[in-house]
Amino acid sequence: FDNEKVTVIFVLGGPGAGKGTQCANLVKDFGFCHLSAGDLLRAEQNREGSQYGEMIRQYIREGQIVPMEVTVKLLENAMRATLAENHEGDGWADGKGRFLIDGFPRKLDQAAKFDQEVCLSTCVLFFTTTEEEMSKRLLERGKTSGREDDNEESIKKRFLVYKEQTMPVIEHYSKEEKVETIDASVSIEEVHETARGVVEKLFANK
Ligand code: UP5
Ligand code: MG
Repeated sequence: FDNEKVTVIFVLGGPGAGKGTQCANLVKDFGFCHLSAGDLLRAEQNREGSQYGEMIRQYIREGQIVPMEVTVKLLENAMRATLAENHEGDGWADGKGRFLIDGFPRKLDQAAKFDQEVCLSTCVLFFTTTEEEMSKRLLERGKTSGREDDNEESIKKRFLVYKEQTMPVIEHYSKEEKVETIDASVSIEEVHETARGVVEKLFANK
């Protein structure tokens, strides 16, 4: 993708930090296309005839990162489909495709592959709060979400993978000065205010 035509913002943070919730808010403010890697994987898992369905289910339940080829392909296809639909300025006010890529990249190899083969990201919104808070939110959501990884055992594994594999991604982008850290321990509205401010500043500088 041409970096002149598309803007990609990665949205990271631990399981249950509120990535999906805040992305939905930012879509209303700025008209982003929101792509959640986890949602794309769950959709692929449930797609009839998918050769990856069973594999994805197992990885997600174990909190492990699905092999990057699958995830990067799903993201790339979704980006292409969005750009085709919004062809030539009838969807994007400034003619640019703005993407919020949620829950990706969560491992260094994915980050490198996406940067090289898809496009460079503009920045990383990094939502942080304590494990205790995230766990509380996930267990609460688990009562109704139907997500196979919203249970105590899977949550523990997700936290571990997050610390071991995703934190290095944050450190990598920090060195490139791309990371905007946002305190996600306060109310949804307060987190939204901060996030909106960060994105406004970002676009003002472009
Ligand atoms: N909530 C949100 N904000 C709140 C606030 N400020 N105060 C109080 N409550 C708040 O929020 C979670 C819950 O908390 C909700 O009920 C919300 O109302 C409440 P949500 O916005 O859904 O948080 P989010 O950070 O999006 O949590 P999610 O569970 O989606 O995070 P994960 O990163 O664990 O999940 P994801 O879907 O990204 O990935 C799932 C799995 O897919 C991974 O574990 C992995 O196995 C696989 N995966 C890959 O293999 N590769 C990838 O690239 C991506 C995913
Ligand atoms: Mg999510």
